[in-house]
Amino acid sequence: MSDAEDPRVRYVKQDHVARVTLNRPAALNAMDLRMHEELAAVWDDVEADDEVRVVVLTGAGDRAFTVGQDLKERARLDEEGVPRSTFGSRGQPGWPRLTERFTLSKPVIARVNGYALGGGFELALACDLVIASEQAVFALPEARLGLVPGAGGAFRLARQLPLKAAMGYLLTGRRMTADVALGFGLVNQVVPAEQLDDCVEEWVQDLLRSAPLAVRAIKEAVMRSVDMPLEQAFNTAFAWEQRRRHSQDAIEGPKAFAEQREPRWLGR
Ligand code: CO8
Repeated sequence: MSDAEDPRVRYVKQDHVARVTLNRPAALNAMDLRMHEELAAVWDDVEADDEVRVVVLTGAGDRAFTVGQDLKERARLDEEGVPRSTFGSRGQPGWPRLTERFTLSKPVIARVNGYALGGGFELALACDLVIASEQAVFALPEARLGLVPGAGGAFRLARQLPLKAAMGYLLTGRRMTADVALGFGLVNQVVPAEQLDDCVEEWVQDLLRSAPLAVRAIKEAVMRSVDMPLEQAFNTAFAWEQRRRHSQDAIEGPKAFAEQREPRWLGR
């Protein structure tokens, strides 16, 4: 199959784990509009399928997570007079993209090997955990291209790094190594490339040991409250927390501890 015919995204679900692979290695997994469309269907399914408890997002090949927007497609669209995008993807194929799926309640792990540039870095910033190989390279080169990090990079990097550090990377497009990203707390773990899959698997298994509704409740509470005043956070009713609180799993956890056995999660 050619680049034109291959599915842009590989999506495999097994044992409660959804594995999502950006599948355009010849173009370093650059994201074109078709990839965004395919991804939107994947995120819809991830949220709707209660069997899915963890998502691993990665790029095909060993050179890139993704190098972000397909700049050749953008250049073509510019020639055709298609309006240029700005912050956010509303009105464009694939909306809402992961970077704007504020209610996605399952944890997403970014498995980053190689380049995570532009929209690729923005995608990683929108994930809950980032596990990187030593070869990972992060950057937001948009300013050098006359663009802005419109998929949340300007907003998320300034929240996830000290402001001066974020500005340095945003305004210059400078690259960040995996070790520097680890030092900033932007990634959870950095390992040699040959250990990346085992490392990701350990995180997956630890997430699966947690109760599914507790994971969803905690993710929702964190993501919704992170910009709230503390008092408001305590006084907010979180929908997934209501489900967890009244679930059988909330009884099963303490019961299993008291009976000195592993809990059996029902997800309800
Ligand atoms: N788009 C399309 N194709 C790409 C892209 C890209 N972003 N990046 C790489 N490719 C293609 C190359 O054209 C090449 O294809 P071909 O073999 O057909 O010529 C193939 O991938 C391999 O790439 P290179 O030959 O360039 O490989 P190198 O090892 O020499 O270089 C780099 C690798 C350094 C990653 C280099 O390819 C590069 O700099 N790429 C551009 C990366 C970039 O700037 N990404 C950010 C894009 S902007 C963005 O994502 C956010 C936009 C937000 C817009 C919001 C609107 C306001």
